[in-house]
Amino acid sequence: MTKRHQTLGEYIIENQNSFKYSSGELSKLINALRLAAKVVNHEVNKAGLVDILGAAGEVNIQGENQQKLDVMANNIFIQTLRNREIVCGIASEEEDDYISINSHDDNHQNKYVVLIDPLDGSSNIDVNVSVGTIFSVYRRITPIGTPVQMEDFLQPGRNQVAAGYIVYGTSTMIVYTTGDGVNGFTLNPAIGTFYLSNPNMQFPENGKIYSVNEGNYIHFPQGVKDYIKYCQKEEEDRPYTSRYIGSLVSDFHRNMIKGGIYMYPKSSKAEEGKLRLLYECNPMAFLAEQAGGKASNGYQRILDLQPTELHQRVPFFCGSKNMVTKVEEFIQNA
Ligand code: AHM
Ligand code: MG
Repeated sequence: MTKRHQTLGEYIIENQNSFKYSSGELSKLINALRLAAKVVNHEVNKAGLVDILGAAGEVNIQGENQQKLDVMANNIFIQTLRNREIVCGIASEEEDDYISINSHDDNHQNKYVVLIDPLDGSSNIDVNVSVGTIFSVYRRITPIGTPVQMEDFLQPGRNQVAAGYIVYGTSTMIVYTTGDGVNGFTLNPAIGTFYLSNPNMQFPENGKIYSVNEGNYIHFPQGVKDYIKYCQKEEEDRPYTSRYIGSLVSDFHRNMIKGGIYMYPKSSKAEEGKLRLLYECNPMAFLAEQAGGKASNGYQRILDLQPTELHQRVPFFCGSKNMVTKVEEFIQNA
């Protein structure tokens, strides 16, 4: 029997009623992210032409200022969510403060906040390496009908109702969860439609890939150094393979499919590591757990951390369950 190819649009409609607290609002929100993803994808794809068409900071042919791609992605996601009047607040890696959204007709009646890293790994754009968007969705905790507050954004990751990423890679994919498993959809660029390509994605329990910026080895805590040496040791199924793109979304995506661990530890140069808890680690941790993987700061489950600041950083170990448990053992016993 020929398998019917389900589109993301169809999938969203079919699964609308299975969301907890479903009112169609979350579906509309995912739809808006899907639309913004296509626009950003279009911009990312022509990034290599920037030198020919005019570099960032210059004035383009229409007299508009050329924007850096990460600023552009930020504006596209914010405008799309704002125009569709489906969220009450947005926080972004590109904005110092959160944005409160008051739609005209319904006066703060929307219940979701979105936290987003519009273009993660953007230093990779210049060299034609994959970048990604990461998003995280919560129900607000302050009363509907009032402007959002900081506490609506500073919720522990376990409260997320949806999270996902878009990888602008050799193919463009959107991978997301609403708390009921992880599904991946691949864009057919010829017609601008995402198709369900990776249903029910699962991290293998064990993996053979470790992903870390080993150039920082000397600055890592002893436990992390010990774990890296363990990965390199000739024993049982080791040495493992080292793979590091330097683009969290792509490193995570590969590890989820093949089995592996991504690590961004703290170091003597960066006390809390580099990655941001709210719009990088929490969404990835939610996806990881939904796919049978695990995410930790070395001591605690990422999703249980109580955030204190919008842009706070956290050490991050994420991937195949047994590998994350192993690095925790090394860190805690060092
Ligand atoms: P960014 O948000 O400034 O793009 O930084 C996040 C990125 C991740 O995608 C990637 O895994 C990491 O930074 C790479 O950092 P490093 O170059 O220090 O290894
Ligand atoms: Mg980032």
